[in-house]
Amino acid sequence: MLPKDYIALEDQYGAHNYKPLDVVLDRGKGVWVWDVEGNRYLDCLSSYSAVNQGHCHPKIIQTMIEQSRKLTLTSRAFRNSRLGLFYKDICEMTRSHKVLPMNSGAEAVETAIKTVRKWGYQVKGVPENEAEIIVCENNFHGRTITIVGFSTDSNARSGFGPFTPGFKIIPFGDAGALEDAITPNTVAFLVEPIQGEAGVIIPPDGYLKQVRDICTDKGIMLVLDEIQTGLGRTGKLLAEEHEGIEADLTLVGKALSGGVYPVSAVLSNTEVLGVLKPGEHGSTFGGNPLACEVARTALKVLIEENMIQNAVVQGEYFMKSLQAIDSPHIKEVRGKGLMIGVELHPEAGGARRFCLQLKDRGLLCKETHENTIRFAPPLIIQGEDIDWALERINAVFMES
Ligand code: IF1
Repeated sequence: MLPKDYIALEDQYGAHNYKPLDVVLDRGKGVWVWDVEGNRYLDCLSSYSAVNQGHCHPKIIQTMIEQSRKLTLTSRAFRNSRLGLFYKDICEMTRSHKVLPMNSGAEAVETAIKTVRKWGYQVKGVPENEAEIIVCENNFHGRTITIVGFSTDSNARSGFGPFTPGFKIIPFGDAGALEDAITPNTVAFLVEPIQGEAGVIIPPDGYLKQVRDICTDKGIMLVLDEIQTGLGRTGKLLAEEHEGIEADLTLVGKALSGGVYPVSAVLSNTEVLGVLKPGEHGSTFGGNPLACEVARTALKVLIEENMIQNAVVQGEYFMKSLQAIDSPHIKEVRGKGLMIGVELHPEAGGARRFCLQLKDRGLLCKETHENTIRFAPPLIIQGEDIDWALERINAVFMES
């Protein structure tokens, strides 16, 4: 079969809820992926930071194989031998006291919403059904009805109403706006430490510390969505560490399995997660032994193979080199660790055409919204791979 044959099958039988680049990938190893014709590409998206450890990391795959042959799913009607070990590992690594395992990132976000609402009613004393959660403009937290209901992206929400009430939207990066928005019924502030989909938007220095202090003073929960920024992407295990704070609830997903299996989790403490009693929340696959074992290995290799420090070193090199590109199209290069965005001037004609040209040269990246190219390679990337990428990026910008 040729690429066009694979594409025809997708077009004929699949819903068209994506407009992907027409590259049909078939194999992955480390930072590289190959299409069905054997062409090699450098992956500069990492499946939106789900493949931080590199494609098909041998140790994660080995764990997947071994655990798959032993036990994959028991439901939570029974206990399994991997769950408590996963809990211990992830809590010790993130200085959390309690964890609730789920599968997708959106499920972790929904779990956090349910938990802080229940905490509001049972602990804070908010009147039933009056809980308010504050979120930010240009947020991305997933695609369920409740989550898109508080999105400010019309594409994400139009035609999906009616939406879940109880959310208030404030500007991102403005701690004063948070203070002003809090009412006696506010139970939580849900925010990404860096807004990924919005275009790698980094808040002013000190913002996370300010919102941490405000939430503490006002007695509301700080919920950090680290599903994209977490697990080494920004050069720390969790992005919150850049400002030395700890959220009340931290959400992780994506790279929690190294891109091998859907695993997510809500990290918190007994006071908060303790409001959930048996039978009040769960999911068929949440906390299954295969997910737990895969996640344990994914976390282990992140640390053992020094991927987080590598993200710092290579991220600095990559960002400095991008900032050195002398092109009239480039408005700003911003990022933290290996979470990098190159914003183009509108006159450049949109970021997608640059992504298409880069694809033709063997580099896979993705535009976000209109004018920003996102560069987020696996955290194992080495200098020579970045040089290989920069050669092509420079060529495309010089040509365009
Ligand atoms: C798609 C975007 C990124 C996330 C944050 C929660 C979730 C995500 C900060 C939900 C998921 C994914 C969704 C994926 C593409 C990708 C994405 F373009 F959609 F917006 F990364 F920016 N919080 N982001 O980034 O996690 O339920 O997907 O496991 O929808 O195609 P999920």
